[in-house]
Amino acid sequence: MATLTKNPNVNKWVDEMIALCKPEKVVWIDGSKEQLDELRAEAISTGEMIKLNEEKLPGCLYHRTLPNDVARVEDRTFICSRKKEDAGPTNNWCDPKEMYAKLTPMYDGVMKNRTMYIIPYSMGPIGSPLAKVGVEVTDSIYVVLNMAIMTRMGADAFKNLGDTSDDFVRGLHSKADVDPEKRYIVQFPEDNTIWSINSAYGGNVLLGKKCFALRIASYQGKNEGWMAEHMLILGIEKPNGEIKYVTAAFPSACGKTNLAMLIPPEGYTKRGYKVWTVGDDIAWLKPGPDGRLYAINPENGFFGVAPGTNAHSNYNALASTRKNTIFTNVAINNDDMTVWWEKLDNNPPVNATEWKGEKVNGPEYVAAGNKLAHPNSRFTAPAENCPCISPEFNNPQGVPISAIIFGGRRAKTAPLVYQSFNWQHGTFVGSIMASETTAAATGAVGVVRRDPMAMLPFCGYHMGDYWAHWLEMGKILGDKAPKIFNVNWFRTDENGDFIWPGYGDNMRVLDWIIDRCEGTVDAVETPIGYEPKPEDINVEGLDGITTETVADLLSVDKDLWKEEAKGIEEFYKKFGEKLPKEMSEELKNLEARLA
Ligand code: OXD
Ligand code: MN
Repeated sequence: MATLTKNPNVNKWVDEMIALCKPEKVVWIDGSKEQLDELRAEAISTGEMIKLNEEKLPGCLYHRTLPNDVARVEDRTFICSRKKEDAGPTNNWCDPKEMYAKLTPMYDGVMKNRTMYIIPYSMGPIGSPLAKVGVEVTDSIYVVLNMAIMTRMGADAFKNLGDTSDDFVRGLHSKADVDPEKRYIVQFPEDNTIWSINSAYGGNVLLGKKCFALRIASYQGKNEGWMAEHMLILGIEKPNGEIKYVTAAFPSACGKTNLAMLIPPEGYTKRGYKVWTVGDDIAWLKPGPDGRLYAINPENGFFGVAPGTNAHSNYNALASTRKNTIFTNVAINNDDMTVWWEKLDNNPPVNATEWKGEKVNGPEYVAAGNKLAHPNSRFTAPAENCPCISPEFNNPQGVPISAIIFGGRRAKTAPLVYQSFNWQHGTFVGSIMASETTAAATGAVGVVRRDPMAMLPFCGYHMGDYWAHWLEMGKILGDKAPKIFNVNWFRTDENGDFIWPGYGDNMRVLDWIIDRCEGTVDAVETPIGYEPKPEDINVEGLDGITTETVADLLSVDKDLWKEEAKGIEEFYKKFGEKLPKEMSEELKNLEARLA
């Protein structure tokens, strides 16, 4: 099949990949409905995908990965910059020459009896000055069908690249033998290149997502004056029709998708408030012509964790999965070919197939302590399905950001919300982000895991240089910079129960954040930052939460924070010379304020 572009850089690279992988057949993915329909039919005929109930879940497909291949593999993920120090202490590193030499024989002839699909895609709306082009070659139809949802895929993507540019990310993926011992997810930031082999799980193989839009893009952003962040983007529409946009970064399992799609409490919706989703996982941010920071969501769909998603926790996410969605590793209800996962409802299907493919009696299986769906089972849903998708979702200029929110899961230390004193202090607040392990997970409870800006597994270069880039961006943005906040929905009482109701009620905290951005509400200065006066958090209509509860949620325990400061000092030591002096300054200032 003929190439879809005149661009010689693309065609030369594709020829090299064909010569290396030696596929039986080569298919360029043009993005047409006919071609995708054919691929779906083929995948269904081979059993790679299973068709679901056409009436209840129109256009939806099911896929199961191997039990050894169900999550991202951080220990097999590498940043191969030429110099080791450029990858930094938080990434696995290997010399690029050595890594190419090791992987090349693994790719040699790997597609011999297979088809190679060549996928052009755009991260970001086609025509956006913030968008970037990637080309992924793969031997997996599952990858093609997922990329069709997660990106703007097909010939149109080349419009952004043009006929001469070399600025595209080269992604090579082969599922090979799906051998976990030979699994590698490798980024070569200086070559705009990603090589992924021996996995067929989304996060490792949808190369536009974590590999490109975070690891490679964070490196590009540093060199080109923008930022790639592990952040949701949402718009808050006020009764007067004005919409304020915020981004938020949380480590995994802290509810990013839920916050991105929240439905405000009744008191707010009655007054005319509404939340619009722009993105649930990744934000690309760049100063716009007016000097403010603008964000696009480079993705075109949601690759969300299924278990826990239900009409209460996230009505909009669930609604997004009701058509044209791919489900991976959830359970099947064989009576009507629909899907089920833990906490979808209290009725596991009797005639079920669990995620590994075994037919079981759902209620008995669950009662015996088994899980029908894998805890990291996923839905891949088109963004356009989301009932609250922002009208600005496809705006090539992006949306102007008023606030950046950091957060983690802390039982006692962090208050419900606080605001940083300024951008530099806000960068410090992001750098000390952390979550505590909970009783739900194995291992010790309350162990603090640092995850700066939620970027620990996703920063494509040295974290010290990354913080320096944040500080630099603050200087460029000056007084137009977004205000920076920290939130914690997870404070617990003496019984270990969460105090704050979370979910839609997080709107009450966003409300204060927006007021702070507009300068319409006062704050109290504490050693860690500005906090709300308890009465400024709206508790109207909340059951059992009073202004006194809020005061408690806002309390700052100086002894705990002194311990925290010691932990930060220890953590910062890792970064040696590369730790910006501003960061150690901020730590010293915090210690002084606590003394
Ligand atoms: C994700 C992740 O899948 O952060 O989004 O792991
Ligand atoms: Mn993520």
